[in-house]
Amino acid sequence: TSGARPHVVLLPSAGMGHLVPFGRLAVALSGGRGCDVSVAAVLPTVSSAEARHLEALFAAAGTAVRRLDFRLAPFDASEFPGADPFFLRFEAMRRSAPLLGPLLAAAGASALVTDIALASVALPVARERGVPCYVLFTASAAMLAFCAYFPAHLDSSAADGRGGVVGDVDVPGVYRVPKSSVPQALHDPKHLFTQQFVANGRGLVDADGILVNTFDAFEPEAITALREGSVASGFPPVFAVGPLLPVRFPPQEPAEDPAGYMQWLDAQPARSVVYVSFGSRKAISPDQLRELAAGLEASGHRFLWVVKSTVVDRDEAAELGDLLGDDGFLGRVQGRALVTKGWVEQEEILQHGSVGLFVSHCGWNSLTEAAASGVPVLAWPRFGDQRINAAVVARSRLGAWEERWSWDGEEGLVTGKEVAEKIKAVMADGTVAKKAATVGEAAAAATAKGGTSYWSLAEFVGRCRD
Ligand code: BUP
Repeated sequence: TSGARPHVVLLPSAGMGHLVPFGRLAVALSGGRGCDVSVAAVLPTVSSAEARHLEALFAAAGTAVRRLDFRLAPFDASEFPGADPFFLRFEAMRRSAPLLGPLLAAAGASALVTDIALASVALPVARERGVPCYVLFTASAAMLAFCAYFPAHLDSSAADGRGGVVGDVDVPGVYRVPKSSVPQALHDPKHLFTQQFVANGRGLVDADGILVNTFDAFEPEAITALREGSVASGFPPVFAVGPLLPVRFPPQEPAEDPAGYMQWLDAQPARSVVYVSFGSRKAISPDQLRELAAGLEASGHRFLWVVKSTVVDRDEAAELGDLLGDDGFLGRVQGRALVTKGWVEQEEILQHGSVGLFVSHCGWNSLTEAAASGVPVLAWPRFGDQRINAAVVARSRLGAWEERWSWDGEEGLVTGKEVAEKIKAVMADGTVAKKAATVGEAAAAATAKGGTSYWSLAEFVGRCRD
């Protein structure tokens, strides 16, 4: 009934990059927005990182966020030999979508907010139960526009005899996504991810609305084009509600910071440290890792480098010495650098006043965190949507993107010399820092009372109440 307290059920999918923003949305909706919120804990969890994150979220939110266990139906992964564990997880969830109906009914949901990975299968289930269905798009609005338009691009490529071959993708009203920025898997129409991506892209128009973790001033072109229906006609309302603010988790026992990086940052001068992290989803080749090390050393700057070599979030077994080779690098940079492996509290690092640059793989959450902190980014995207996000960095002036740089690409390694020169140039350029600070101010204005993201979230809640 109109005016009643809505009960919003959130359904995240696999990967920290998806789980983190869902947790943030849950807390935003339950605190001060007058919503009852439940988060589906999808079981079994994919990684220990996700299991821990969910536990911490429910503990931090107390009774404000309820837990709904969503146990997946058995799934035989041998159908897809060699597939990425995250794509397999998306598939397992998609096939379990019929189980969602009873879950929504039992919870008494007044709205469902699903991850994009499930959009095309969750929408009909919710509709059947008379529950409005929204999507939280955890990537950029640029990527949302690409996702919404891509099925039409494939159709026209098939119709004019190019047989589904993907070239540059000219997203109407937004901009051209060059072939080199199209996520790798999408070049193969038979790829599991392509099939999921196209189905979800087609399904978007049927949603009751799309929430995006971005803000109007950060991605004005893409948001406007989506809202005006230039990307896909009849596109549902777009609620740009970002940057979704971090959840304050209580300190963990034992302390989360055995490397002492926060203390180390405290001892560094303002804006002097280069923070380097390339996410956790894909290993970096040993050769590129060594060039990167050489580049950081030759840059002459202080740096905090989170080295990751394994594929699945958080779980990091290899020793630093083994990863970096035995040429004395760690000894030579001791004092002006801190090199650590495993998980760090990135949000706290980016908020720290001594950080002056973030060398990033351009995972979207990382970029929204950099934007919220006003820290400039040197974009070095790796795979998936990251090159599309890197273009947002360049366009918004949050930082710089050396488009030639790829990872293990045909152009070969990016040399230590190139890395050092670029870092020196960006750190020396006062305009870069100033522009990033401007983005930070715009982010704060968007989420403050009366800002664009504040109102978008209010409008979404209003619709859930109707
Ligand atoms: Br790695 C790492 N600490 O050590 P993205 C990540 N994060 O807090 P995507 C940490 O995880 P991949 C770490 O702040 C962000 O909120 C980070 O999301 C946090 O990356 C989230 O940036 C990661 O969107 O890839 O695309 O999920 O898992 O490789 O980071």
